[in-house]
Amino acid sequence: MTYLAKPKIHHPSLPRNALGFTHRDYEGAISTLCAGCGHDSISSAIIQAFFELDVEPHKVAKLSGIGCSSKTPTYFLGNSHGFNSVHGRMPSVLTGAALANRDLIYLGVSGDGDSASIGLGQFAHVMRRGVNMVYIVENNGVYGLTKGQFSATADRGSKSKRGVVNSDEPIDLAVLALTLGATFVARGFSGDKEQLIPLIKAAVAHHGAAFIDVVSPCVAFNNHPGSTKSYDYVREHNESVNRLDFISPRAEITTTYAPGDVRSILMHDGGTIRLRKVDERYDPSDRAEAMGYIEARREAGEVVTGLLYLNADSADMHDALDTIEAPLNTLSDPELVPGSAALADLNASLR
Ligand SMILES: Cc1ncc(C[n+]2csc(CCOP(=O)(O)OP(=O)(O)O)c2C)c(N)n1
Ligand code: SF4
Ligand SMILES: [Mg+2]
Repeated sequence: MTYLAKPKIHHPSLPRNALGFTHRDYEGAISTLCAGCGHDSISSAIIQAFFELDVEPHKVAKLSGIGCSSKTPTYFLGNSHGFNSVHGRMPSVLTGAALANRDLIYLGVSGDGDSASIGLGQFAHVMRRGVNMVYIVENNGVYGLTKGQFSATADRGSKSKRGVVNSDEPIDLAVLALTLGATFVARGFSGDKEQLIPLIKAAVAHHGAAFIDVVSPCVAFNNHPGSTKSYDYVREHNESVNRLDFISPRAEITTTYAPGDVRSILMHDGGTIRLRKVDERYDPSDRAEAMGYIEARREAGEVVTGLLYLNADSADMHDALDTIEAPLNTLSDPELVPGSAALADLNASLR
């Protein structure tokens, strides 16, 4: 069974956000993933982030490909728009939707197989075009849905459950996203929601392509000794370079840190990121250095997490193409069919 509806009964004293919605209003159907799957923790972080951001659920479009990870949009934001596409093809569907209506928040949810194997070409172009979106890869290093084959993010030398050693170089999607021009790049761990929730909130506030690689262990096929995507391995080798808080435009800034410890970054929507460095050597505004640092730590077997890169003055695809502000479905017939004189002008401009 892939779908179980949740009873829609609210306890009267459930906390409500600024819009009057409870946490339940951001949930979806009951998950049918394996108990303990990292993907369920990411769904729960997404629910919490959107609840805390006071987002109207109908203002969100969630899109995915195929895989256990790509099934998860059924389990969160049940009152939002959703499109479950073809394996590896979510980015082009998301790009088309974003072009047609820039008023929605686009949330792409994918797997390491979906994005780094079959969908690598689509992943590359959605990043380099700067589509305004939050793109989350739920990265377990295997094709969970088809029973645990290595994916393209599996580390060289890591062992499958049956003892086979992976001989191929891994693709680090965060480094790739940096190379391709994504303007917000982060890595989280499904076992650390305290870090993940503010990363998702900041990614939603970002204007442009925001990518979050979330290491998300597959308990059925990749959680054994020898795997570098198991809960134990990631807990032991997790090197967090910073911690952040996201404060939405309406919220009062209440958190206090010692001066000098924290950098405040103003986001496009008026929200603020408060970034506290954990590793003094790491500067998330320097793209080239960030890439070198992540690669060096990876060679040492560490998993670097946190906000890896941010360009807070970013532009998106609409800025580059100078597209119309209004969603296309709100345009009237005269705007859509401007007549033969407008066509003649257009043709003349192309000669
Ligand atoms: C065109 C196509 N090729 C292959 C498949 C089979 N298939 C389904 S899901 C999947 C891999 C999913 O892996 P990933 O994206 O990492 O998701 P996970 O299940 O690990 O969360 C594959 C190969 C398919 N559905 N469609
Ligand atoms: S097979 Fe793996 S990825 Fe899929 S639901 Fe089970 S634990 Fe999660
Ligand atoms: Mg996978």
